[in-house]
Amino acid sequence: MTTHLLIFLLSFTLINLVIDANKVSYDSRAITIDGKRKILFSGSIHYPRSTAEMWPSLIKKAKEGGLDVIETYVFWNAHEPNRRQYDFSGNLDLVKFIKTIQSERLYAMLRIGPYVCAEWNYGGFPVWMHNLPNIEFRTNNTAYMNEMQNFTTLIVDKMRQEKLFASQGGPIILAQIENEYGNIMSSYGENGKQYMKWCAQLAESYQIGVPWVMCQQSDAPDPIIDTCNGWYCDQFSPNSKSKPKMWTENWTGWFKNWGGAIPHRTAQDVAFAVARFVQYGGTFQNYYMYHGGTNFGRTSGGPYITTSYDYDAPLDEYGNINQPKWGHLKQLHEILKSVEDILTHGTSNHTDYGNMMTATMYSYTGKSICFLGNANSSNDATIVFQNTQYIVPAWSVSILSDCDHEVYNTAKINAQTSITLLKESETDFEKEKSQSTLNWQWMHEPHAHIKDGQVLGSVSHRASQLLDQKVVTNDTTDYLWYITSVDVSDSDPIWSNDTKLRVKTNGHVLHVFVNGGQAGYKYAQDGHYSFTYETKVKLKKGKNEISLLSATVGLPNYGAHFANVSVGVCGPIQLVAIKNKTEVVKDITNNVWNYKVGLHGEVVKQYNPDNNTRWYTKSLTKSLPIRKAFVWYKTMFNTPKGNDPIVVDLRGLGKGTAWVNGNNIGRYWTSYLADENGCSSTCDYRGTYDSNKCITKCGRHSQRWYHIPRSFLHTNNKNTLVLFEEFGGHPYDVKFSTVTVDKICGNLYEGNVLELACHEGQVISEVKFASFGVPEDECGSFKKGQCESPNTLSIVSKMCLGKQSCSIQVSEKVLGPTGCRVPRNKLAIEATCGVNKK
Ligand SMILES: *[C@@H]1O[C@H](CO)[C@@H](O)[C@H](O)[C@H]1NC(C)=O
Ligand SMILES: *[C@@H]1O[C@H](CO)[C@@H](O)[C@H](O)[C@H]1NC(C)=O
Ligand SMILES: *[C@@H]1O[C@H](CO)[C@@H](O)[C@H](O)[C@H]1NC(C)=O
Ligand SMILES: *[C@@H]1O[C@H](CO)[C@@H](O)[C@H](O)[C@H]1NC(C)=O
Ligand SMILES: *[C@@H]1O[C@H](CO)[C@@H](O)[C@H](O)[C@H]1NC(C)=O
Ligand SMILES: *[C@@H]1O[C@H](CO)[C@@H](O)[C@H](O)[C@H]1NC(C)=O
Ligand SMILES: *[C@@H]1O[C@H](CO)[C@@H](O)[C@H](O)[C@H]1NC(C)=O
Ligand SMILES: *[C@@H]1O[C@H](CO)[C@@H](O)[C@H](O)[C@H]1NC(C)=O
Ligand SMILES: *[C@@H]1O[C@H](CO)[C@@H](O)[C@H](O)[C@H]1NC(C)=O
Ligand SMILES: CC(=O)N[C@H]1CO[C@H](CO)[C@@H](O)[C@@H]1O
Repeated sequence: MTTHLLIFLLSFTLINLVIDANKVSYDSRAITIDGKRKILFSGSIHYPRSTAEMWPSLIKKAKEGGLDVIETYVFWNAHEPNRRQYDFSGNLDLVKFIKTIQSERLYAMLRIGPYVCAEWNYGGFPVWMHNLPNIEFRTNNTAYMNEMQNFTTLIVDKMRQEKLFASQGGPIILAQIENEYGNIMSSYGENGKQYMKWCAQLAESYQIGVPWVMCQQSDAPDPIIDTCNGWYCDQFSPNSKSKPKMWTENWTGWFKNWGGAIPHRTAQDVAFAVARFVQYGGTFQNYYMYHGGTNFGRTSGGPYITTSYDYDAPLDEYGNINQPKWGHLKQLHEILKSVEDILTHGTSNHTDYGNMMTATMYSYTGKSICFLGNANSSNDATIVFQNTQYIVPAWSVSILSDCDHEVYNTAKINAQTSITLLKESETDFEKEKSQSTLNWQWMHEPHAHIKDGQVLGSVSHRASQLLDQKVVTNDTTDYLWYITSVDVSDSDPIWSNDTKLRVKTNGHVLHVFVNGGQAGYKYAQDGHYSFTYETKVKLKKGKNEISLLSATVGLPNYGAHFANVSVGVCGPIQLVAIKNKTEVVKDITNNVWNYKVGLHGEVVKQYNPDNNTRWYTKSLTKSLPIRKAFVWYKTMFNTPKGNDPIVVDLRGLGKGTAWVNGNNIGRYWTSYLADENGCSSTCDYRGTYDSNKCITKCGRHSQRWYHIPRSFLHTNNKNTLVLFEEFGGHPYDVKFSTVTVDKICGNLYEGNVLELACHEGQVISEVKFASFGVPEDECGSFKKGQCESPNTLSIVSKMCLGKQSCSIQVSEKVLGPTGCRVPRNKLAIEATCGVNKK
């Protein structure tokens, strides 16, 4: 059967899906849809980590990449910011997201949780829930179970109303309750087990007509399927012979922390993990993430998870195809899908060759497919299999079509490489003569709070004790002020010219102000979120104002009892002086503290573009404040032309938050540099992956560029960027850029087909390098070898120039004789993409 016919038949059955109800079930081999066993490739795309405008393109690219299923969590705290007040607007429109999946004729997997982890703030739990009486999360607790049931029911009802379950003709074929509970269940004793059973009963009680799964839950009660999460899941088996082997999270990369370098997981290793999983009988696997995206606003968890949630996924943060990962996996999906029947019905036998080398044959109705897997991390294996000799590189799987010829090896990349570039765009609103082309306005965030003995503004709590930050703020903001006043006389033992204030906090950032002046700040480092900060303070006789500003950088999202981890100033708080070589202490922990929630600028919505009051502009007497903490900056900029994604470079700034046209694009912390150590210039895909392997950009900004989705911008160009700078920096280097594919490369041996493609709307505008023979080096620095076919460049140019994509059969027949005396010639091409001038 030709591929076209296959695609035709496939779309034909999928069209039926939209109209008719589908019976989704499972058996020991696979998920079945209308009785047919399926190999399903799934990928996570979290709807709030992009915009509704981006969804169609992301889902389309996922489909082109060979996915069958799009998986998402449901983000409770985003949907229910206040108890029983719901938000399903904009990028929280879950129904629209599922319908977008449906319109691409893909399936959906809905991981309701509602605990989600996901490096999402507080694991998806609403913080107001923490403040309900007698509540304890994720255990046999009535208050919690009522809230969970209330929200889960709401989501299930919403899906049912819109007929989105496959049993109703919709795309949702699988649902998940709870999430990785098995990892922490033992901390909750009998109550934990009771809760897990209750979750299963709750899920089943909805009768949604599609299977439920529980991941990392080896004791998931029937009929719920237990599934595996991890870097590799080939050794996993479900808890019953009647359940299929499913992998709900195969981590395609890893997330990034403030202060961390950039993690990468190679295409070869991801493909190895997937091929091995299928070799050992796996039939459903989900890429976590397929598109990671952006933690807009205050959604990132952690603490200390960056605004970018790129995850080194097959689609990058901005939605661009991440090559060669996307293409290498696409080829794997195509091959495995083409033998779906053999894999899901066939009999299999394994042969162990020792030294981690195994062969697996699946046969069905006279057809067969074989896997040769070499899990030795350093030695290539040469084996004779069915009278043919094969070389299987270390840490790779070869797939043999009809068990007699290799069609894919996970370590051999035949997909194109793309190198992206940030192109500075001409976005300046009004060009000035000076270097600094953006015009900045500014405002100071007030930090004196007591006047004539009165606390200014609205005080939300007053208490003679220190309260947990999230209890006071409900996490509606990162910021909480703790304000008190201390009477000091010159006979006071702590009266000295060297008095210090000592504050213990549970994190994450602490600023100290005395009598309106900043005495310093400190932030948590090296994973120690609680710390003590000591700074010299200048006291005056009489009443002194002491104001502490505590800032959180994402609440924790993982671990037993994570919901109870405290944040904010916890005390003791002491004034200390050294007298006669001994420390004297005045403890002010139990002073009367006034709590003010949020920054003044947040309360008055200073980031609203239409708020033009009280901003300062540069004049003869006033210059732009730089290296000053607590400054709001504002500028106007034009919308960069074209369709490429847009980023803003916040180099020069410290830490804070950025808004574009009133949309919070996330926290920034550009001044936080990654550790100098741990990177290496090469990355060996071989050997067990972990998140410290293959990291790049040590010693550089952990995040310098911040995504501005195009839908946040106006067509009339008058866009507003507002920054709240907390540590002090300068905005002179702020720039807007587009993320453009700079180079595309292919580098393939004879006998393969080299495919090159530019993004939608672009064509191959120049072939910069093309050599067929023995070219050396890699994309961006290719060099000619000793010999080559002299006509390569002109042949390739003829085939590719002006086209969105081209494919070249790599052979001497097509590219001309090379005269190289090598077993196999190689073709290397570097090309550029540009706008179609035609
Ligand atoms: C926090 O811990 C306390 C003490 O163990 C417990 O009573 C409370 O229910 C917990 N709260 C949450 C939200 O889990
Ligand atoms: C959720 O709780 C509210 C009251 O707080 C109630 O009106 C509503 O019916 C509940 N929803 C479900 C599905 O239980
Ligand atoms: C679960 O909670 C209920 C109600 O509070 C209680 O009756 C039951 O004993 C608890 N189960 C376990 C295993 O502690
Ligand atoms: C599996 O069994 C078939 C038939 O018995 C045999 O020809 C083949 O070599 C076996 N495959 C492996 C990988 O051992
Ligand atoms: C890989 O193979 C080599 C050579 O046979 C052997 O010494 C080594 O222990 C193997 N390594 C692993 C991880 O199996
Ligand atoms: C926090 O939530 C509680 C309970 O829902 C509410 O009474 C309180 O006003 C909230 N506080 C803030 C600062 O939003
Ligand atoms: C503090 O005061 C003492 C005595 O009053 C003086 O000797 C000392 O130099 C002062 N130290 C500083 C740092 O000003
Ligand atoms: C300083 O300490 C010493 C020894 O502890 C003591 O003898 C002396 O009286 C102290 N002086 C003052 C001024 O307190
Ligand atoms: C604009 O800002 C001013 C001063 O900061 C504030 O008083 C006012 O409420 C704000 N207005 C709007 C519409 O955001
Ligand atoms: C949750 C989970 O499965 N974690 C595993 C992920 O993979 C790493 C490396 O193989 C294991 O160490 C983890 O236990």
